[in-house]
Amino acid sequence: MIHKQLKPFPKDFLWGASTSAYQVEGASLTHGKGPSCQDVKELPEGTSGLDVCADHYHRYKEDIALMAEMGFKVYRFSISWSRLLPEGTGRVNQEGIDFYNNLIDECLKYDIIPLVTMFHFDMPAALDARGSWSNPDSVQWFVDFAKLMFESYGDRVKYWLTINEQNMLTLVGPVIGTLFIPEGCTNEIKEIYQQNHHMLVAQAKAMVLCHEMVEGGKIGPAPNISLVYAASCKPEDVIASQNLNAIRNWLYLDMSVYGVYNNIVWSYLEEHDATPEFAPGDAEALKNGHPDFIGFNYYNTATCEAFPIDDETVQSSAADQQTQRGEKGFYKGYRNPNLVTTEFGWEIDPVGFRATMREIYSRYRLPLIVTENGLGAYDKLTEDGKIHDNYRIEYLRQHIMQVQEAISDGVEMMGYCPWSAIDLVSTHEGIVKRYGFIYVDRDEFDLKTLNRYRKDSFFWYKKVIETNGQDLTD
Ligand code: BGP
Repeated sequence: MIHKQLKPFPKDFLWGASTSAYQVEGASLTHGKGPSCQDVKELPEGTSGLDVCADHYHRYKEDIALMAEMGFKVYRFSISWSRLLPEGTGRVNQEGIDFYNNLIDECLKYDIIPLVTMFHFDMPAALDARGSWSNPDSVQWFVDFAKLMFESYGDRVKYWLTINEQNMLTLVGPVIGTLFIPEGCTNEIKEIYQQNHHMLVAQAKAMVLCHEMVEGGKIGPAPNISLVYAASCKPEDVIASQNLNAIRNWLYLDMSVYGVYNNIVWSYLEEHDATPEFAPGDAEALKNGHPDFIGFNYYNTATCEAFPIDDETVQSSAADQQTQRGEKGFYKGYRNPNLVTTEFGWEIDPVGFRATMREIYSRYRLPLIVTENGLGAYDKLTEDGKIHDNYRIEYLRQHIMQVQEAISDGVEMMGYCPWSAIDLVSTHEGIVKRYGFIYVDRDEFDLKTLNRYRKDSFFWYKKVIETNGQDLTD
């Protein structure tokens, strides 16, 4: 639909940006924090460890002041489980509790709403040693962790996100350093979807708990949603795109919103002898959880075609969150020839962003908040302390324009939190893959000054927020 007149952004639209604890904080093994799976994983070649990151742990005051200068209404960050509970359960690290208390208070000082992700790719290593999400007790571990967060911060934090990109944990765990497969496992798909099931139950219980414990609390999931296109109008390609849509997207949202397994996913699991075991009470628990909104991360769409059983093509195993993969008889990744890509090979599709928002809203009818969207690039600091990231401005402009198109389509949009507020360590491509509005003066292995610099996108986004999305020009 080409609108004659676009509707404005709602008056209370939540402009802001996102980070995650293990990627931004540093202090990864100090101040009482226990290691997470990220601290003990084998680092991808040529990428730095997580002991410093952006040093947000020590510089959060300066960082929040810069966010306030941009006019942020909201700051999305995550709480590190092993900073609060070094062993994952039991003993509480008071210094960790205090750190997030201070961070939250600092946001509130500037009227920035804290939007807290409860779990972002960082399972405590001590819980991995106890079987991670494959242990049925993991549901209770997460519920206890949730209780501690709601008790400690629920008086001030009213917006919560459950599990960041549970779909990526399930689909590309090895790339982001989160895959846990117990020794002797004979059916990896069954194992992974059993873990996924425990996360789904844990999430549903956390949603109920939030509503019970946090006065006026609102909570939602935060999967990575990419609408999947069919490579052609061949009916078999359409079936393949529905397959990937189901396993990548709708499984997670059908579960969060309706508490039921998507039927295409269930039959896929049956085919692989991989349906998860339900513990007594699971079906009811899944039904009881109700999100107040849907948070979702969007980087691009995906495209696929049919993958006949006798097709000998080998699909790349190097797939990450946004690159193509495939599975014989189910779907085959396809490079969309209509889209350009970033320096890191991720396709760029702003119109697909609108299509994704329309699709999510028409399926679930809940308000949406974009919890990630952004462009990773090798930014350069000039001699006079500037970062000319016009490519990022262009990317964000195109995507924000599509948010307005979606609003005009009748989609209820609550806010927009691109990735990332400040430069931080990427999941597997190091800190030199930068996303922030705020530049951090360090290289992969040379920590330099760690000073903060305002990128060109910083000034641009400030104006976007000031005009509530009306002025997107340079
Ligand atoms: C999402 C994750 C983030 C983040 C972002 C960019 O999948 O939720 O943690 O890092 O992608 O990805 P990358 O760091 O791989 O460039």
